[in-house]
Amino acid sequence: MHTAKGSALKQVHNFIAGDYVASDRTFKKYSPITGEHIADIHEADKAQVDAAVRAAQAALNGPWGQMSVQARVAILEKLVDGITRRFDAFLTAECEDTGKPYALARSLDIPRGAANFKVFADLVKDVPGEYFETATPDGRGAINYSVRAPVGVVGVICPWNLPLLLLTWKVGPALACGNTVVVKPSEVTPQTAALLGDVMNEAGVPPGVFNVIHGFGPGSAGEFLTTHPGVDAITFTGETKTGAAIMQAAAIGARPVSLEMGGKNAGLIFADCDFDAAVEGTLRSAFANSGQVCLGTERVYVERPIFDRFVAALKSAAEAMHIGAPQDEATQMGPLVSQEHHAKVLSYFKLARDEGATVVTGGGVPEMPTALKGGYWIQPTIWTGLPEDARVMKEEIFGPCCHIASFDTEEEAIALANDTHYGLSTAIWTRDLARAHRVARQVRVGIAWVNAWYLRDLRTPFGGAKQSGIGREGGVHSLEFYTELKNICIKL
Ligand code: NAD
Ligand code: 6OD
Repeated sequence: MHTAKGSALKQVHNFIAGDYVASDRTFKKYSPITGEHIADIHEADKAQVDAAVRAAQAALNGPWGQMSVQARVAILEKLVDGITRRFDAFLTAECEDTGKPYALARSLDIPRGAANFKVFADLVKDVPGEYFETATPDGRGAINYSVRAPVGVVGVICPWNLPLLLLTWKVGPALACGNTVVVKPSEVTPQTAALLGDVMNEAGVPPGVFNVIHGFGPGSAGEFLTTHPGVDAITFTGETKTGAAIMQAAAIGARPVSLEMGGKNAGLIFADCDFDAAVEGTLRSAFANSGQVCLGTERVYVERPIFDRFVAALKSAAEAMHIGAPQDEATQMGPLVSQEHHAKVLSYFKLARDEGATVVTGGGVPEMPTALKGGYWIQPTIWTGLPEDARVMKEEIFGPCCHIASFDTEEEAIALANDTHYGLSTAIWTRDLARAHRVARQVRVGIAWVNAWYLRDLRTPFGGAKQSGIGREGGVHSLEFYTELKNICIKL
């Protein structure tokens, strides 16, 4: 990355075979906070994507492929140190790219960037294996044991909402399992991926093990990477329709995919809940990261006796949120990530009104100080009154907004939560433990939280049901995707 001498603008380069590499073509990165052009991103062409994949293949067949698990783990631990040492650089870059509050990135995004290497370094130290003794007709027998080999060159395609967190969530296990990677970060948030290049070199990761290429999806680096025959497996986080396109690309050569995709998640608030905790948790789940979290709650269902009180409490909590510049420690909500996404979310705000929603709060763009007026600011927004078949109730908006409706019975709450093509998460708020278990088992999602939201243990399986995902990553489940399980049978 790095500003070229004599250039006022930051230049964000590709990272191929251990070197930062410029491209003939660049595209512009705009600040979500001010709308200003803040960096030029070097768009990898087909030849550069090919060079990155070849570098990854060479590294796989070279020192990285031969390295002991212990040596690999030692390098992964140096990556944890490297990110931690450069904490402020990662923090600044992430907040500049996304507009998210420093307070959020400091407590979530950057620490998780380091933790994603640590947890998988720990995991691969002690991978359980299988061993069988087998009878044979000659009486001498055979033994069978299984080993896990790397799957090969992994293509990693990432979104813009939690850039470093979601990238390292894939790169951590991929490298821990002995693979090499070619990563395409989102075109909207390329900076922290580029910063990782220096961290890799400093930690002693051999050239070619970790490569970053910048660009878009179709007709650009994303497509070049996913269609490249040298890529052995593809892991993706992003929109469901993009995931479907990537799955088609992966079908060429019958390559495995891991897909973490969109959501239209429900919050179920039962009348016996801890009311204040449910309001606080729902507030976070709807508005954290300006609502740009796949696990966020866009559909809130509240048991009728507490409906009016809950709507009033969430409204006043939303209206009390401080919207402002990321560096301001008081800021709870920053802007949306891009002009394009801003236009998309605002079009849903209009659609909600057209579909007959009552706007409880928000619904537009807040008044901001002059210096921030060019940014992609938006109000936290709450609606009531929409029918279940409204588009706003069905489509993922990915902005700071939620609709609140009431329910009367547990069965109805479960049916409402499940009435979606998506199946990522549900947050259940109740003090009744038996009910919590019943409901959690019946919602069709990858993760059901009870009296919590976005509480993560990285050893647990993570992924989506229905159109929210294919496969699970996290803990030992990551081994299923990032390794090829091999049986070795020895006749004695
Ligand atoms: P996106 O699908 O538009 O883009 C994701 C990445 O795919 C980007 O790097 C993009 O350049 C690339 N891409 C786009 N088309 C491609 C193609 N044809 N071939 C190869 N690459 C292509 O998603 P986004 O807008 O960046 O992120 C928001 C979406 O991500 C939301 O739907 C959100 O729910 C989802 N998401 C899901 C999870 C999860 O864990 N399930 C996590 C975060 C975000
Ligand atoms: O925390 C994680 O590991 C994870 N994959 C989070 C996804 C968040 C979606 O925006």
